[in-house]
Amino acid sequence: MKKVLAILGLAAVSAMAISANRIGPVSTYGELKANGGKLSGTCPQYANSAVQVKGMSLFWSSAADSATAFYTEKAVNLMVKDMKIEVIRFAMGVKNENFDKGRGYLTGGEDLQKAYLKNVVNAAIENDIYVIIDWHIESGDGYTSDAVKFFEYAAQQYGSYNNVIFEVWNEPKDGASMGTVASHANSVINAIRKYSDNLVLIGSPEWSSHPEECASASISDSKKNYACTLHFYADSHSANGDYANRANQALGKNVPVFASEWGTVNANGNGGANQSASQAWINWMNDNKVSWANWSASGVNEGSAAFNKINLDNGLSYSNSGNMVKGWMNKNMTYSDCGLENGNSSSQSGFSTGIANGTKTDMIDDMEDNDRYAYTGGFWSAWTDANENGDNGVGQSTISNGTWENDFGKTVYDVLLPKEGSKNTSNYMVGLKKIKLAKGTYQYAPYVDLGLNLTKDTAEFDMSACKSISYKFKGASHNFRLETSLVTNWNFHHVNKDASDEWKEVELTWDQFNQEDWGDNDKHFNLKDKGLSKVKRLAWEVKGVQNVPDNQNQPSLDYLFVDDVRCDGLSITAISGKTSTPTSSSSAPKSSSSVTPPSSSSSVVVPPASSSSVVITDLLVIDDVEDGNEVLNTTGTWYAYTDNESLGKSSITNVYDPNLPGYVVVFPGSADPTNGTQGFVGLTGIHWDEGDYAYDPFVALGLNTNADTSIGIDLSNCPVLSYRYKGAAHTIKLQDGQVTDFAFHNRMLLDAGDWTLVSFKQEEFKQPGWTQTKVNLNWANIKKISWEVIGAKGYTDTFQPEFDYLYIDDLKCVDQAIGIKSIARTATGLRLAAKGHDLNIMTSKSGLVKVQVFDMTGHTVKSVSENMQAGAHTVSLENLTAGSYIVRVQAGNAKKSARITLK
Ligand SMILES: *[C@@H]1O[C@H](CO)[C@@H](O)[C@H](O)[C@H]1NC(C)=O
Ligand SMILES: *[C@@H]1O[C@H](CO)[C@@H](O)[C@H](O)[C@H]1NC(C)=O
Ligand SMILES: *[C@@H]1O[C@H](CO)[C@@H](O)[C@H](O)[C@H]1NC(C)=O
Ligand SMILES: *[C@@H]1O[C@H](CO)[C@@H](O)[C@H](O)[C@H]1NC(C)=O
Ligand SMILES: *[C@@H]1O[C@H](CO)[C@@H](O)[C@H](O)[C@H]1NC(C)=O
Ligand SMILES: *[C@@H]1O[C@H](CO)[C@@H](O)[C@H](O)[C@H]1NC(C)=O
Ligand SMILES: CC(=O)N[C@H]1CO[C@H](CO)[C@@H](O)[C@@H]1O
Ligand SMILES: CC(=O)N[C@H]1CO[C@H](CO)[C@@H](O)[C@@H]1O
Ligand SMILES: [Ca+2]
Repeated sequence: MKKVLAILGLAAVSAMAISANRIGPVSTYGELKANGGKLSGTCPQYANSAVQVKGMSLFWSSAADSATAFYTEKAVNLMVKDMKIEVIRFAMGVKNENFDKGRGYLTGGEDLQKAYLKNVVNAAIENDIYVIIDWHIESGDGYTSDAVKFFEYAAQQYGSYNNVIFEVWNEPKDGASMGTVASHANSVINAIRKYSDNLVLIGSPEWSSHPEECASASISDSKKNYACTLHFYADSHSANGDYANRANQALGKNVPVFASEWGTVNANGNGGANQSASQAWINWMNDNKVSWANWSASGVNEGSAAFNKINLDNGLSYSNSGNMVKGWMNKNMTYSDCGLENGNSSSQSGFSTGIANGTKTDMIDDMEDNDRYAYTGGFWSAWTDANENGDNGVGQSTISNGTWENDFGKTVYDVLLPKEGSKNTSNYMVGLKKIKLAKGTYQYAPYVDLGLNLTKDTAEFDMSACKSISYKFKGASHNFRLETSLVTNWNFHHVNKDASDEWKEVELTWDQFNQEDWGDNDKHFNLKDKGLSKVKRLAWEVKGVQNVPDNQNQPSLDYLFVDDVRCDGLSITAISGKTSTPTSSSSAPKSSSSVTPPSSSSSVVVPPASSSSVVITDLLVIDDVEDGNEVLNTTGTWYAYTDNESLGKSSITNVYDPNLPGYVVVFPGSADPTNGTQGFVGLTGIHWDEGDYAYDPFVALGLNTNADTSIGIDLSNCPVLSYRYKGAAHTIKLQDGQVTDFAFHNRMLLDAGDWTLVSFKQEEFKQPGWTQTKVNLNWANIKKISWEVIGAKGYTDTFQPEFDYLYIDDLKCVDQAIGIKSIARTATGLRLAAKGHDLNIMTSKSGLVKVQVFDMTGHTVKSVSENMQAGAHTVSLENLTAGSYIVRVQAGNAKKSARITLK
């Protein structure tokens, strides 16, 4: 007797329900049309006047994250709001040796590129701006048959939208003649015209620098709707020179010119932004009503990039070039909708208010039965990086939701909530509240997740009947993820959606889902082809960016609500917790009494206040620094280093001693009032500044375990490594000489305002997840240990360490359980002193005495073995040059090391 409320009609989920959510240039001008030597609009008011639109070109979509981070709805929204772009160029990497990570359209990334296409074009349509779909290839070959196939697809998908412009060959070069380019263009135009009469942009020889050749080429376009591109770089190509002359000639031939790619810098994309030269071009383009897209909307490491951060949750961060270009956008335009139809947009649908138990539905859940289970039988939950098992560290992200124990005896966050937000006409929804991202020691980006296990157990759920999936949300930007059992490394298919402070319906087709570039591209697959029958979980993930300070890594909205998850084409028999659908009048929102209360108090495990602490036995004191020098018990030395050798500018205030040479890192216990020790090592006055260093800035304390730096020490019988520290969060890294890509075995430690004892079992040291070649740490040959205090590139103006010092002490191997064949301890009865160029040795026993002298880079510079009687002896070091050395003397079981300085 339950009615299925069919508020969501089928029309609402037709594959292309994209429509503008603001009035922008497209509603104002309509479709752009070639009209003599200018572009006009199709809106009556602009049918004969010249229209000039200004915007940005994305960087190669086949390149690194610093480029692809901008192939998102979030980036497009920001550029529209903050930078006022009117056109965005989708620069689809086709095939290129320099900017292709094996994910160009023709190099293995076709699915990914189509997903990017939808991200960018949909975002352009929603923002009511123009979008150039660019076959971004720099070559002598246009790959015409592939281009025909691609543009036919793109035109079929999007050709009915007034927003869309097609650019058929970015930059012909390597001797490609205008004839070759024209023949390519004609084939592609022919394919496009099956579905679309929209504007087509045509390139020309020598990196699209010959629009005059393009303008007189024999282009056959049934719609006569094309323009020629001009690509220029202001610092290399003058606005009074050849380039402008050729463009003027093209305009003189009554063919419009479109500067679909231009830079403020020199022609290789690098160097500084040249303001005066760019201004001259801006003047020329304004005078001639030439529309433009500036290269590039990216955070890549070159002068032309408009941005210098890829963390977009706190807005755009402009480079010099970006700032300049922002100033040249069309700013206070007044846009007004001329009323043209655009694409096949549909209006937002209402909210579902319930599916009765046992009825057929394509609704996965609308939460209206007021339970925490979906109509498919699965359950809702949430999790965060604080639930990580520790292999990659543990995060500290939180949400304020309580917990409950589900049918499977698992305590999970409770995410069922009464509806919120004026537009939500239903009663219930799911959501996360008070999201706080905190990276803790987690080495990847911090996250919290809202999720729906589709089945009660871990069984797979079959979604192959679904043509698309939709949901409504309000709140934080998130990755909507479809987890299938075919993905075993967490690289699940997902789509990123920008934050929205109003309820918004999202409808996604399968080709919009893509996987991250984790070096596992060979394992990527298209959801439509396989995987849909093996779905396990849906997840909405709110995620920060890796290596960004917590205070700048928060979502712009700290909540995420989800409602009405629906799969177009699915037919399931609803399992509903209630036999009757609550109505808004008779059913109050869930009261707290109807919910299992959070098991907060009972679940808190109070550690026994035991005073019978475990007795920790020192197996080997690597160094306790009590002797007040930088030489370790194991003969190596302590030192400090910074990013300066790699062009960084980070600094410490430790005294630099040219005699060492190096920083003085040993401090007397008295240097810290809470010391409890005679000496410790440390970094002081830490200041991060990446300078020209390409990665995160750092300073570090380090040690060579052995004076002979070519060998290490055997710690294979060292089950647990421990030390005390006070101060800055840091990463301890161990090196055995096998790892060559900096993927050292490490652990992260958090800030500590008091001396803190930490200890790690051997197996707790892990290599970072990104390493390509994992190796087992060879504990029999540990050569170096370092304590790196690492900042975040791009954030040093506002992000400096909480504690500007790091003290380390009492580095030991501990555990009473295992015996260790220890390196012989320092023995009393062996003393060393250096005087002039003499080394004086005092032994208490007669026997063989071995003397080794190492320079500070670990090379043995002298080695003598002599039988000595008990008493004083002198070894001459007369032939050693002035400088610092480590001397190691071994007499029987006794060993002693010291640093000496020869003048
Ligand atoms: C900018 O470009 C102009 C014209 O090409 C050139 O004369 C000038 O030296 C450039 N300025 C800088 C700072 O490179
Ligand atoms: C844009 O608006 C500002 C302030 O309203 C005004 O000062 C400025 O002249 C305007 N610029 C243009 C190009 O109209
Ligand atoms: C929920 O789904 C996740 C991911 O597939 C799985 O690891 C977990 O075991 C599931 N929970 C239950 C109770 O089946
Ligand atoms: C829902 O229907 C199923 C059978 O279709 C039944 O076993 C179950 O008890 C019903 N649930 C409720 C809450 O009525
Ligand atoms: C070596 O460690 C011992 C404690 O085990 C300590 O007494 C001694 O001073 C240390 N020697 C050096 C050179 O650090
Ligand atoms: C120093 O070098 C000279 C010349 O090679 C040599 O005669 C002398 O024995 C060396 N001294 C020592 C202590 O090795
Ligand atoms: C079950 C439960 O405790 N839910 C909570 C989720 O978080 C919000 C915001 O703190 C609370 O209002 C809910 O009660
Ligand atoms: C062991 C040691 O060096 N303790 C010192 C700790 O610091 C105080 C105050 O500076 C000194 O008085 C102690 O001698
Ligand atoms: Ca609801």
